[in-house]
Amino acid sequence: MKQLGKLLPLTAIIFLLTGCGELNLTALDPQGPVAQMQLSLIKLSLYIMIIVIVVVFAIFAYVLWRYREKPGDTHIPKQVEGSKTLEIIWTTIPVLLLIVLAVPNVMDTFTLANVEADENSITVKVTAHQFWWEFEYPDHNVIAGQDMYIPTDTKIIVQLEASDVMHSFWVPALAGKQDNVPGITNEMWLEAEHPGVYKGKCTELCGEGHWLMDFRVIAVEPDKFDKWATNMGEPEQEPATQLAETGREVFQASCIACHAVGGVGGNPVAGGPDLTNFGEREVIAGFLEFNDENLEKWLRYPAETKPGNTMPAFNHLDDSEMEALIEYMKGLKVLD
Ligand code: HEC
Ligand SMILES: [Cu+2]
Repeated sequence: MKQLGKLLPLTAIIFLLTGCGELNLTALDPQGPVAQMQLSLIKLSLYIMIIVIVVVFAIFAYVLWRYREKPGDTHIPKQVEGSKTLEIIWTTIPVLLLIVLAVPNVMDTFTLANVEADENSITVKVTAHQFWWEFEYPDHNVIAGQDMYIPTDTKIIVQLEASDVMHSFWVPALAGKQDNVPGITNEMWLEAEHPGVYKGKCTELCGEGHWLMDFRVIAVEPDKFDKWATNMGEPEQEPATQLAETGREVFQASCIACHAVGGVGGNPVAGGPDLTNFGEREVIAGFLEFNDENLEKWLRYPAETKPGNTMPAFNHLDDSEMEALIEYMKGLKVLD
């Protein structure tokens, strides 16, 4: 039992370090060709290191044992200086190992750096803001917030930019990481083999809310992606209920200046995420479980909920306005 008590925190630490339990937040279970290539390079270097360590330590142990001082030894052993054979062996082996490492590394580096478009690739411009993500699809004329929808089995060319400070785009299950730097466009590519939700994080300390600057890559079948992109570009639908209609009025009065819906509104400098498909998010602001209670908490106390973000507090809304607003927000959908 005592042993178990010691093991549990250790297991917890291992889980934390490997990111287990966090929606695919691991490079060890690749879900696309880029992550696959990266994992093979990691494995190749790891195996070579293991072989080197095992062989070196085995020789070390053998030599310690074989040439130890034995009872009855009277004089020091014959003194030698240098051995051509040994020198050649221990120069050649590392050179060969470095070649074995270098060839796939160089080849994969070129493949990974190839951000040329192919006939069905699509481009997504990813702009990082303190502390949220914007995804622009120039070929489809669509802007989305927080959730990056992509079609499966399609090369996605990712153009990374930042509006304020440096951030870093990281979706370990699909690709490595690359920095978003203000004034510079960095490019990379990724591809998802299967439909699924792959978690992403900002991995460049960018301010108070950095640790909550999460996003999701949502890979869907190409047909579904086309539907998504088409509907994202359509004007907003009439709200389904009277309550939602009332909520829409609140939204038009208080929120539209910063948040676009159906291509209307928003503010490229001081605004927040596009909310056209907000009702389809699994989390609010990248991290809060999506439910009425949390949405109300977010709208009333955004600064307390995600430190450092610039969304103003709407604690002055009365309960009926809040209820209507939440109803409206939940109805913002493009996929059903
Ligand atoms: C001054 C600009 C501004 C106004 C006005 C504003 N917001 Fe925001 N909002 C933001 C910013 C910036 C964020 C991103 C915060 C973050 O995650 O760092 C945000 C985030 C959000 C989110 C989370 C979005 C997501 O994709 O998960 C919701 C929901 C939201 N706002 C709703 C509203 C509603 C409803 C109103 C009106 C009552 C409103 N906002 C008014 C700037 C604004
Ligand atoms: Cu960041």
